[in-house]
Amino acid sequence: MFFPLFPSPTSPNRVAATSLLAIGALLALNACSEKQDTPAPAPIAVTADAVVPEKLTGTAFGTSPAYNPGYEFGKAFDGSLTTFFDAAPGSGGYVGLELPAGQSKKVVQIRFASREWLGSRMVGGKFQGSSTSATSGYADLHTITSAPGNGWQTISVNNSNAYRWLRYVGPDGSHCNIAELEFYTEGTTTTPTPTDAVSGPPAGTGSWTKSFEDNFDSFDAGKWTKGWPCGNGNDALCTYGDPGVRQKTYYSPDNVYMADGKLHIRTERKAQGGQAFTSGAITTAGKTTSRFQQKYGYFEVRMKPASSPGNDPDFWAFPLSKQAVDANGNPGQYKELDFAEFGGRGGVVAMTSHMPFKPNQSFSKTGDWTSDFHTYGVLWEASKATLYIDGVEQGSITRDIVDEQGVLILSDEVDDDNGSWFGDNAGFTGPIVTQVDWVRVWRKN
Ligand SMILES: [Ca+2]
Ligand SMILES: [Ca+2]
Repeated sequence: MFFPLFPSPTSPNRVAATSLLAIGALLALNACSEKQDTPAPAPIAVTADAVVPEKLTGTAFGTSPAYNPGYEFGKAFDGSLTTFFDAAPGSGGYVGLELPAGQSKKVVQIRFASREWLGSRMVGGKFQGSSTSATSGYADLHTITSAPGNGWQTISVNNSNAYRWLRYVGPDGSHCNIAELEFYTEGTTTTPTPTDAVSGPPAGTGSWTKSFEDNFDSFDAGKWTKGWPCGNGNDALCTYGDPGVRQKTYYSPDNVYMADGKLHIRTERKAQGGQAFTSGAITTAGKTTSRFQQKYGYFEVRMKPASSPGNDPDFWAFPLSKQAVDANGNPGQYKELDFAEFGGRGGVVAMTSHMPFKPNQSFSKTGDWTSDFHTYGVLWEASKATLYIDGVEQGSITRDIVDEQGVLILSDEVDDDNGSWFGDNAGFTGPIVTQVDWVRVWRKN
């Protein structure tokens, strides 16, 4: 789950939604953000069938040197709103994204954040696109005419041309200050045709042993607990307090049930336990000893998520040991690896690695995931995590991969991040039911 950036239950550092891959030795642009930041995706009103803009990925470029070490142009793509680009010269600085060779994209939306408290330095700044090179042939996409406040800003772009180089050019005297920069292209709905047959680790990845399987023909209390792992005897490790509450959601065992060989998780606007919404979760965490935990391997779920603004169906791994307070006194955070997470905005599945005190790393795929069952598999390795859908490789993340065994969790929850990932739960209509046909895990021999 996304435990979005807010103080939440699982990983307070959660929130991701989309992101990119690291290219070369440069950086991984990442769509997600840390707790103090805002989530990634575009704040768009969402319906189940909405096509959500896709964040563009590529290689960062910009002017060098920076005003000081630690202010390089890559800081505009590190997912943190508190780090920023600060070019050495006051004027003439720029920072941008080069798309992979052969790829030119139409930009429909730009998200950015100013250096905190210095939005005035962006007035007159321009977002531009070029098909020629990183340094020439630019056309304006948008000019900033008033000082943005702190935090994420989203603007729509109405320019039908496709470009390979996309950049922000700071106005004179601004040192090209900018904290974050993201370009989005039109979303596509390239939903694969679902098939029951696809299962198991991808070919050519070595030899494997199945370490966990539940086909949900009935509820197996030897494998799962209904509810949230915290509080199930793991209080020393997990300190969220009320074991049955996450975000704005009360977890009732009654909202998890079996039918037609599938696990059903029902999410509804029903007040219980002081929360406005009721849903369900199951976990392999146990009262005193977890029934199943694993680090690395191939993790697979066949599911049909249900989305409505505010919710977040998810299949994920959750290491139970909370990480220590960092050197700056920031509170401890949990690690978390989301294999397949579907925000209430609809139309996006995200795989996200949450490591304490680091920007979230996420890969996401737009499609119609709620109309039918699909098989989502993640090949979790030490330095890479790759998402497969219906047996087809979709994309990877290559930095800050969770490095600790986690219990499995299948859950839904309702929160409200004002539209970024969950969507605004004021628009939640339910009850809605997420169905899971199976969960299978393999360990490399
Ligand atoms: Ca930054
Ligand atoms: Ca089944």
